[in-house]
Amino acid sequence: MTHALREALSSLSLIDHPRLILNIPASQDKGLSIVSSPTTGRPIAAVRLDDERSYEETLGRSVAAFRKWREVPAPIRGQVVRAIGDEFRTHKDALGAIITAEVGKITSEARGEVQETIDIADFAVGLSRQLYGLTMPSERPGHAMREQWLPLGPVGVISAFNFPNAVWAWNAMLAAVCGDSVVWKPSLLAPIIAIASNTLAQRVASRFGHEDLFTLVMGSDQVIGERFIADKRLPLISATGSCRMGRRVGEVVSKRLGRSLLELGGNNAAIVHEDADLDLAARAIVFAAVGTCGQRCTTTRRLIAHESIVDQLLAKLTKAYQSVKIGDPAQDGTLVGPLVNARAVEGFEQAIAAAKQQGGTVLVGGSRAPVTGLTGHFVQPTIIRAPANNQLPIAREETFAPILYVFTYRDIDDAIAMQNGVDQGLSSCIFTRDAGIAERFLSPAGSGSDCGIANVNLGTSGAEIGGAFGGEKDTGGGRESGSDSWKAYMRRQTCTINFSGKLELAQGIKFE
Ligand code: UN1
Repeated sequence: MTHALREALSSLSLIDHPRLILNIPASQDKGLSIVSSPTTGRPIAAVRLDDERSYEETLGRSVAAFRKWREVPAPIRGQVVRAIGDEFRTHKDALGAIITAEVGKITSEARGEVQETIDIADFAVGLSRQLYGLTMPSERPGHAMREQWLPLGPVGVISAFNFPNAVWAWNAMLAAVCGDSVVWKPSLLAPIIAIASNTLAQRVASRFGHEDLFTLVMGSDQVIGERFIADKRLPLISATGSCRMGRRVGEVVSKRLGRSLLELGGNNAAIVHEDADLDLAARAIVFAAVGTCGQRCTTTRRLIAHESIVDQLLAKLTKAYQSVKIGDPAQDGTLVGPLVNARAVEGFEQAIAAAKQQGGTVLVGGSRAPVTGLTGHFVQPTIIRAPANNQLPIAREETFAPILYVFTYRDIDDAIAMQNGVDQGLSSCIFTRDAGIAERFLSPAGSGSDCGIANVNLGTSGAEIGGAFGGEKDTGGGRESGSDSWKAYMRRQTCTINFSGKLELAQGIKFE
């Protein structure tokens, strides 16, 4: 247990949490999962996992909590969410410190993640008075028609290690104002922040008399994951993570005719046109490609640069990459922390080896980055230029590491085709000062970017919570967070009311 982690947990009164074991036992216990620091590679705590019995107990409690919670008027539910948002405001830095200790995110990004939770709570509070349904004219005299949005049930949330706090909140805060209870299955790479976030929300909900509104189940895919996605008591499974995981969730949930909301991998590209402001583009690309050590689903993984400016742009990027400080994510001034674990480092090395073998040229980075005094999983942010024919098959895969592959184009249509030419469809962006080129990229005919997110003159990552977040193709099609994503957490009911005193059938049917 690091000092910073202990301090953060203690400020949240979590040191004695029954799931947390701060003095890791020497002997192997199958009911425990060890949490290691990405910064040192060493164990920092253990967490107690669920078994079948505790899983059943939790689900039972969540179902009961849902039945009670749905009776609370939505604006009053909003007041509970408001108090939860305030709790996260108060404890923003401590929660950030836990994220830094557990997944290696640098302090400012870790706090930024908690800010997303605060923002979505604010958004949800407003929404609690705006769960609008439509009224529509009936074709029959003396009839009224309207639709209403109703609570759905306990919602199952699966989250990944890379946004271990915010992605739960995108789901949980919306679900709560929609009248749903939440059962959260976090990544076993980030269980401590899950315990902390859930406990904070739960304490507030308990104050309002709803003890089991937010619950947590933790365990392996075999024991917990499979049971969770097959569980008919969870009408919606919202899953954020890899395409592989999402395929399994989609398959199992659709087999039971449940709903799934999938936000899966990305392979995001930045197009830089010949007229772009290259300083602005370079700054945006560096953040999007190396931020969170390349472990955002929105990370820029491909750069598609106009052939007339590619060298100039690469000179700027290379210079910036060489000056980026890699090191302890908790330390001021560090911009790139470690990858999450040793497996991620292997993935990074394998991708680079494949790229070289396929004719790519490493322009900067390309190997591990030893940091004095730290034994964690540090790597160098890397730029690899594709061969002149733009053929580099490895770039079609999402490697969760800071590797940027560079391609060139002459014609904007080719650039857009290249950007769309991968399986994933999460985020995309273009840098240009030409409004026509920008609009071509956003074409209302749908012939521009095929992604769920398309930005102009900013990077692929760092989306605000107010927009719908998610993407197409292998990214899974789901939308979380802002806009009208809340509709996924409710069920729609169409109501027709006959006040004419006579029975009249629609479509002019006579049935005398
Ligand atoms: C993710 O990586 O799963 O747009 C979420 C962003 C963040 C969220 C990323 N607001 O980069």
